[in-house]
Amino acid sequence: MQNRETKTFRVAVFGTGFIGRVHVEAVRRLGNVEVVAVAASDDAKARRFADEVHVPNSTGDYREILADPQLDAVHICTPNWLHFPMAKAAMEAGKHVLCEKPLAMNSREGAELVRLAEERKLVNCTLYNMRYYPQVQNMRRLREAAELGDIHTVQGTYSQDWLLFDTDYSWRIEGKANGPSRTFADIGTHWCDMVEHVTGLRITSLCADLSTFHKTRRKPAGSIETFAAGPGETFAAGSGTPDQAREIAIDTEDFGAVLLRLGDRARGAMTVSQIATGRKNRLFLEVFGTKGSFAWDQERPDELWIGRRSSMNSLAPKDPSLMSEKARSSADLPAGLSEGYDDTFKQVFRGFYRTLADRSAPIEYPTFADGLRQLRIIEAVLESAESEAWREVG
Ligand code: SOE
Repeated sequence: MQNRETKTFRVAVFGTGFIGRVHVEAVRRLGNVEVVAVAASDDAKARRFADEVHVPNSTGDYREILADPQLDAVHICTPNWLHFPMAKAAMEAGKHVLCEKPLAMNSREGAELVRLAEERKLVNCTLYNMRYYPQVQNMRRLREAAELGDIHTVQGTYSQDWLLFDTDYSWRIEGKANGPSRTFADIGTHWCDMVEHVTGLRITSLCADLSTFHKTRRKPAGSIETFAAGPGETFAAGSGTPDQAREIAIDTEDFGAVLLRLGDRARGAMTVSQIATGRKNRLFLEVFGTKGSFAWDQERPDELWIGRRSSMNSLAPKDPSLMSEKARSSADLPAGLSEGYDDTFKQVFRGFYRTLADRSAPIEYPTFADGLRQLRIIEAVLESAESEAWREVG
């Protein structure tokens, strides 16, 4: 019998809603990461969640957890307004940080987090996890192998319908908890991060139109904090309107349409919606080049449509045996066995903790710098929508 000690990382998860659970379950799949504590907005909520996911320690004050000298990293899965203070406090306590998107409420906060991580030499990640569906990595590597030729246009959407009704409530719909952009910041940035990651092009300027269809919504009784895991939790919408609900004015968009310029000459167009009746989580991307094109749909993630002008189009199933070595690294299951949303978090966490174990390892996960990039795109979208004019991306 051989025995080889391997380092087990001790981590905490801040936030006990839908995505907090996704993080706990996905990070445990690595085998060398132990979730030792969770934090929520109050002790009771933290304890309930900790008992559900079998974590020993819980608290209503995340700063207690940061005092643990044995803690290696924190996963921030709280509403947007808490990302900056929690990430800053964690890094000042010497902890490595994985933060859900958007990284912060604005690019000023985002730039401060990037600076702090660099200054303290801390491993850092913004959860643009959608990059790590196997077929998305396949698109990226095939593009790098010049399978598309020169890219001239991109198009697509990220469409959901969980906020379709005026009785659907989430902390996200209030600018003070979410930030000034809701739908674009929440899901449009996944699309923009993916288009830049797959094409290798940068969005240089854009022209945006944002619409708030529900000028008022019905807010259930309770504080914003109660909604991080409760009637206003993500995707909990549709739970009807408790009698005590009251009407509130809404200052964040339900829908956005954005024209894009990328690289030296590429053009594009995308939409984002959280009122797209029947579309549940449809991130759809098409990339058109002079030799070929790709189309990928998150609602059918194992399929990659490949378009050709002078030969047959094809619909390629996910088959790691046919992928390049680099693309194959994001697939753990053979052809015909589906890999989905939860698996993308495992892939990101695997890259993050590989770098934590070996700081010379290549960075194969989205960082705070990627999060800051998306904050700058959000701000260009907001400025463009406000001025009804094209805006450069900072
Ligand atoms: C809600 O729109 C949400 O949970 C997003 O916040 C996530 O980033 C996305 O992956 C799924 O939908």
